[in-house]
Amino acid sequence: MRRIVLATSNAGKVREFRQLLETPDTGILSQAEFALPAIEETGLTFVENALLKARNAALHTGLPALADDSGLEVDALNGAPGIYSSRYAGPAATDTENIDKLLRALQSTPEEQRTARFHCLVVFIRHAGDPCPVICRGIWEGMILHEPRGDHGFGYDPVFYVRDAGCSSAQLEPALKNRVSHRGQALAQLKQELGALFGYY
Ligand code: ITT
Repeated sequence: MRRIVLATSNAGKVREFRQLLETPDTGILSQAEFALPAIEETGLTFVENALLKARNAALHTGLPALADDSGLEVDALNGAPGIYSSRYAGPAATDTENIDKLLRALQSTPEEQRTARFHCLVVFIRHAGDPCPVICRGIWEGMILHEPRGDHGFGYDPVFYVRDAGCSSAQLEPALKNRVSHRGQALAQLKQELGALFGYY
């Protein structure tokens, strides 16, 4: 069986990656299964941060590595929280604290100006020194709700309204979120690339 390490400490991402990429031939191992040293996300873009995380995991496990750097871009906040989405309310912020800060920041923002989108940038490297990473991306458009709704997903899902579905992304069944989300799009593309380049899928 082929093994790939997923360079994330976010359990929500691990669940979604496994649903989309795991097959009888391909095992997705979470970096939690290894004692990996933490790295700082010092990049200024999703792609830089994803590469930093993937390299760190490949270096310390000797396995091919995948990483996801993602975030929420809110138009009324000039793109914030962006690459700082997981640490919006502070370095160790919980999802609830991040959501509370976001809702406070948008308190007086009217409906039509609450547009936002999730970005997901996924990278795959064969080894820590891989000079040619596979890079895939996805974007998911939505609006920021006034209060949280739903229990599925993670992060900002409870306040991210998906117009086509008429509900928040935390109210979508996980399989449906995976079909349409920023991460779902990036991983569908990644599967194709890994198939075409390396015969993985
Ligand atoms: P790793 O760096 O260990 O992967 P992280 O959660 O810190 O975990 P990021 O730096 O990529 O990951 O931050 C992404 C944040 O963006 C994440 O913590 C959520 O707050 C938000 N986010 C990304 N994808 C999301 C999704 O599908 N649903 C809800 N929120 C999401």
